[in-house]
This record gives sequence, C-alpha cells and structure tokens, in this order.
Amino acid sequence: MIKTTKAQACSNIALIKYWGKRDAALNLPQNGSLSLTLDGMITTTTVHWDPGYAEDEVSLNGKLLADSELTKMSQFLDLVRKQAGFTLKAKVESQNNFPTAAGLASSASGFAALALASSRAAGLDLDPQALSILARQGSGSASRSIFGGFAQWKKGELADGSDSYAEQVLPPDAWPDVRMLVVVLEPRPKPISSRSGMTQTVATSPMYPAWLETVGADLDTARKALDGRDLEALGTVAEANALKMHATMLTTLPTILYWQPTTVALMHQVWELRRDGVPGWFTIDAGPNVKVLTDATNAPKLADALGAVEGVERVLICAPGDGATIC
Ligand code: 2P0
Repeated sequence: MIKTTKAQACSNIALIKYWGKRDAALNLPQNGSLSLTLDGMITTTTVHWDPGYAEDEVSLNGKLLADSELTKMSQFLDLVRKQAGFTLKAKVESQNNFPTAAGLASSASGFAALALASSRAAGLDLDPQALSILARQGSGSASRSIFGGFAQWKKGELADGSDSYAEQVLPPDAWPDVRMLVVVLEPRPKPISSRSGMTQTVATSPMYPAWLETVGADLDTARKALDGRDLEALGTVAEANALKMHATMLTTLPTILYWQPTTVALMHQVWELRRDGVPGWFTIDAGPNVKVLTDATNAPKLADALGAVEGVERVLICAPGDGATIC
C-alpha cells in the first residue's frame, strides 16, 4: 500500500485552560478545558506511507526534524502504525501559515492535521472522537483542534484515556461575530516548555489544588456564556481563568513567569480600553504573547491600539475557524 493524504487544521486558544496532567505518556489532563479554534492559524500536513522508506522523515516549514523532535513525531506515527497493523515508515511534510518562530503554539494545529492525514493515509477512517483521542496523544491541546468553533475537552476518568477527548460546543457559524486578536511580541529567548511548566506546577504549587477545585465552575460559567452568546460573561471568566493559571505557575518552585514587560503593558491597555467602552478580554498561554477576545466591530480598533504598544511585533485578527479537514 502506498498512499498520500493532505490535511489541514487550525490552531486553538483555550478560554478555560488545560494546565496539569494526570498521565504524561497519554497526555491525560487534570482538568477539562474549552477553546476557540482560529481561522488565521493553519497547519497543512502531507503524509506518505511507503515500504521504500527505512526511517520516518519529517519536515516542518521545509526544515528536516532531527533528534528529540523527530523521535516525538515517530512515537506519534507508531500509534497510527499500531492501529493500522503495519510497520511502514512515513514521509511527513508540514507547513504553518503563521510564524512558528514568534512563539505561537503550533502543536495544536500540527498534531490535529497530522492525526487526520496520517490515519487517513493509513487506510483508517477514524470518527472525530477517535481522531481527537489520537491527536491528544501528540499534544493535549490538539484534541480540541479537530473541531471548528468552540470545543470542550473532557478530562475523562479512565486510565486508558478512552473517555478523554474533545467535542464541539458551537460550530464556527453559530457565533460568527466573535474575534480573537493574537498580539505577537518581539522574539525573546524561549522560556520553559509548557510540558515542563505543567509538571513543575502540579508537583510544587500550593495553589494548584485551588485551581482544580474551581476550574469546573469556570467551565460551567463559560458554557452558559456560550449558550447565551454573552461575550462579556465569556471574556470575564476567560480572563480570570488565565490569571488563575498563571498564579499557579508563579507559586511553583522555582517560579515560572512567562510574562514580559510588554505582556503586562498589554494587560493594562486592554483594561484601559475596556474602561473606555471597548470590549476586550485577554488570555495568556505558556509564553509572553497576549490574545484578546472581542467582536468583529471592535477588533480593528483594539488591534490598532494594542499594535501601538512598545514591544509588539504584529497583531493577527482571527475569526472562528473550521475543524480539521482533508484537502
Ligand atoms: C491550553 N496550554 O489549554 C494550555 C494553556 C498552554 C497554556 O495546552 O504537553 O502543547 O503537548 O499536552 O497542549 C499547551 O500545552 O501540551 C497548552 P502537551 P500542550 O491551551
């Protein structure tokens, strides 16, 4: 069997965050999370299984991966080989349409596109739930990028992870007016990876139990806000949830602070604009960049104001994006 399949997936930004694992090998989370898939940040991946290949070959934006990066990809491809019942090696070519070097998360869109392309090329026809479980094992947040619009990743209870997958909450056209600004800062040395950051937080933060006790209520609040298409309620809980996640990191030993001075300046700017009647709520992931939830009317105004903050390199305006698709 020689087969080639090309697939694409959009990145997603969590409004209620995934932070902490209960099983590192399977990427099983300590808590559920909820995200918005973004139309402007797309990974396109082609997978070709071939008996002529002696090893897996993986390139990202034209550059061949090696060492631990390649090992991570091969371990993911092993999952597909096992399900397909063969030992063929693959050639994988992946392209991001957004600047990976700018510290924007690419693992969500990357593993969602890879899960779809590699499984379909292997002759497997996985349903969205099975695809989400497969993508999750590459990177936890990738479980959500299988779906367009708003998606919720259920924590699950089972040790094998078979009940830990994402589901769509709202398709992209159910609330098309929503926008997410991705405010990219000038590059700085890479901080601690989110993978190590999570492990360290779970192991040492005295605030981590409080995170786990309250994140379920945040998810309920966010779900109600989505039902009512209530941007203010959604933004309020998302901003508070992000700050709470960062509070758990600040209280680890040694401390983890992903923010730069420009990150804090942007937080103040969002608050100031909000006081002036411009609706916007920030969220921040395991890095210095700031994302701002707003609507289509206010997005250009916010993008101009935030783009003028010193240390900002660029601002992307994203709308709700589609789920992973074959292309
Ligand atoms: C999220 N983050 O919910 C959270 C918020 C970062 C902060 O998911 O180890 O790349 O591959 O499962 O998914 C980033 O972590 O971690 C992330 P792994 P992942 O979006």
